[in-house]
Amino acid sequence: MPSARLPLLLALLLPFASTCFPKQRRFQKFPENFLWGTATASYQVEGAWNADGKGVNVWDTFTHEGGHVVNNETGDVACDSYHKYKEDVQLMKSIGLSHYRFSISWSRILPDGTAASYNEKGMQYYRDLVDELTGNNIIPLATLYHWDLPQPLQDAGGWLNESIISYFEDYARICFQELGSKVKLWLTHNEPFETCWSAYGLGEDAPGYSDHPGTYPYQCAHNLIKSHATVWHLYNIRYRPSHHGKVGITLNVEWKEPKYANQTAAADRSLDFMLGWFANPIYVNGNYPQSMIDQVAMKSAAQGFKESRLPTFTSDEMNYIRGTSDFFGVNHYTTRLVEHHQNSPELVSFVADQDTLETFDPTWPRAASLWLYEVPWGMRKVLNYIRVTYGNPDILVTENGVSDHSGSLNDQFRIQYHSSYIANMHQAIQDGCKVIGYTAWSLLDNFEWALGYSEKFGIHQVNFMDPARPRKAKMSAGWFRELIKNNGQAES
Ligand code: PNW
Repeated sequence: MPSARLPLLLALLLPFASTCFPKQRRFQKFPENFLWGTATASYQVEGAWNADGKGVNVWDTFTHEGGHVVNNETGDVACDSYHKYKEDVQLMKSIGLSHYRFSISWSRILPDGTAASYNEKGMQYYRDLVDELTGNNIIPLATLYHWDLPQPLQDAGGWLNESIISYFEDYARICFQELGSKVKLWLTHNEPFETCWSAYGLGEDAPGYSDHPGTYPYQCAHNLIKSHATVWHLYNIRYRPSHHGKVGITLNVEWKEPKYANQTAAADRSLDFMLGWFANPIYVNGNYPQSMIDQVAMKSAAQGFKESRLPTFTSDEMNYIRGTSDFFGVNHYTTRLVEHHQNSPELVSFVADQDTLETFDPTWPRAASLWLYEVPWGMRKVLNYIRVTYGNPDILVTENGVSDHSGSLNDQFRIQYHSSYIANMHQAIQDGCKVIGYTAWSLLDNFEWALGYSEKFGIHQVNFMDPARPRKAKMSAGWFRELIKNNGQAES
């Protein structure tokens, strides 16, 4: 063909070419060495509730008591990961995960909660799991406390009793000693907001306290924050020089969007009560956010309390607490609309103290979990809020995920959820947030606390009717494999 004709031919074909080859979509590439992982927690997946010398914890008691969980289901067997961890690690490997976030069951290695009761067989399970992970090039990220307190410590008051701090320190020391040569990433606590509100105020989680919603949550948090700081210092002084790892904490936060433009103070206050409650002491100044101090003091005085229901830290304690985290672990799932709402002065409750009203936009799609609306832009706002408010720390997203009831293998909605939240995380990185990794909740369908097995978050299905607890990859597992292989995704 004479070359002079070529431009003409191209001009004729070009309109067709653009329909055959749609406009190139931009690709969201993540930073080199970005971590992609999945998460679980001991009570939700391990089962083996009384195997090999394990002691009873608050979730064993709570589920066996009956009346607290959908269908009175329990974590007695759960996914049986205690026996099937090698298979779990192969699932992770086939997706190409860089890390696995799991939690250690305190009562498995210290059956009565104290160092005196050390149970070698329980510890061996975690050594084996960690060896299996590192042997397959998967970085272990261990959470020390994901809600399964040894029952004897609960009987002594649990997180309400200050003595919990030294028990937690002993437990952490044993974990660092035994696992620290291979585990380089640690989280002290998972979602202290849930520990102190859902378990000690609302009563939906074990141990199910709901009679003192205006005092117990604050007392719980006070001891918990000190326990975190104590364990960070322990690692910093005793173990960091030889183990060279990092210790952080995972906080959960919903994005709080002002319902009306003039409601930013209410939304900020709500963020302070959820995130700042823990983040302000640890990342800012060793103390609670000023809005919390003011609100609780004002309410307490009006209610005739001699002092604020919010405990105070001494200046030594503040110095000890401030700066005790090597990275910012964040669990983010959903968003709420917030407006000011003046609560009746006689309500003595952590929720009433906030003087806010939280609602949802009816256009937001909802997951199986009643609290979980899909609002992807909340992810970008949360990450930027952390960047600006807490001194631009390294951020590790330690949970993000979505539920259905069926556990279907065809989970397109889950791909859509993760993809849109990940796109917003990518934008946050462009905004300057130092996000170092993303962790999907969860590797497996599992025991969803008070909702039992009725809500499923896994990228693998587990057949809970079959004693062998077989696993099957959902479509989302394949989608994650591609995402990780490409270290990113095409913009949708
Ligand atoms: C997290 N909410 O908990 C926990 O860390 C996981 O153990 C849990 O399975 C997962 O999220 C899914 O629920 C949350 O009501 C529980 O807003 C409740 C809420 C948020 C997080």
